[in-house]
Amino acid sequence: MSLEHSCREFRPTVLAPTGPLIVPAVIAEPGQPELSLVVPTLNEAENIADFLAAVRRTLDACLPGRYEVIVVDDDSADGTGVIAAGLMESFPQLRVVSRHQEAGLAAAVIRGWQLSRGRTLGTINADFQHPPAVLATMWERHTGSLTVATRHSDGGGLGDWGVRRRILSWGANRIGRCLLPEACARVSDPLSGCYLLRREVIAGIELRPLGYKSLLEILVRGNVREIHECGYQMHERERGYSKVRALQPLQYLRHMLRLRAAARERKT
Ligand SMILES: Nc1nc2c(ncn2[C@@H]2O[C@H](COP(=O)(O)OP(=O)(O)OP(=O)(O)O)[C@@H](O)[C@H]2O)c(=O)[nH]1
Ligand SMILES: [Mg+2]
Repeated sequence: MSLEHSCREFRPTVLAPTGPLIVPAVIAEPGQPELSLVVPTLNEAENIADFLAAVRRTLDACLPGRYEVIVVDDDSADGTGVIAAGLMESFPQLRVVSRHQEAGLAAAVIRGWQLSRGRTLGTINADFQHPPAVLATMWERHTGSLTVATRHSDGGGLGDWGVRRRILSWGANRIGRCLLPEACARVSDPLSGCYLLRREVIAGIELRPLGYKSLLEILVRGNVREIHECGYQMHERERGYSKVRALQPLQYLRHMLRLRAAARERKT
């Protein structure tokens, strides 16, 4: 094997960018992927290989050779990043990004998009709570700016979620709708963590999320026009553990207040 060939084949884990959370526009080029799907991970060793295989099956069927999957791993202690990196050789569309200097799910997703090349950007959780197969219907419907996987319309639901999770989710939804009524009115599930958007919706705009939620950040700061939705049944996690922490609600509230100020500023 020539040196040039082996260099091209060797795709090491790359470090996440730092600095402002700005996704660049990309210049159209031959071979550019249609879709760049970011999978944020923190200690998902029990899920990651099966999850990526399921994503691959779905995307190979609807966008063969025209997508990339970018895992953004926060230096997981359980070796998630190492497992994902080990899959790159047999999964040419996969890239693995390692993040050390920052925390937070929403920012991890944006870091992945900063390194992506697709015309459409997307994100999905690695714990199977969003069924990977939903990506196929989302892709089919993705003719506008944004396509959101929803638990609250189009046949979607909270599946086997327990009472506690349902109450917490309802409360977070109410807070969002009180503080950001206009943005939240545009979608049935403003807290969804699975969606696709056209790159130009956020290209060049500085995003400043806090904590977990990225969709509302995009609805408030991005240039979102037509929105489509796609229902899915949420599931309880079967493997691994939740990363939601006690302080998350407080961080969510701070994020919503920050977005409220940004929404007002945009209006004036
Ligand atoms: N890179 C990165 N990924 C994260 C972080 N927190 C969570 N994740 C990943 O984001 C996805 C969602 O996180 P979860 O902990 O499952 O959050 P959740 O789905 O709201 O909570 P559960 O319903 O309890 O599972 C999973 O793929 C996690 O591995 C983080 O700080 N950094
Ligand atoms: Mg989860």
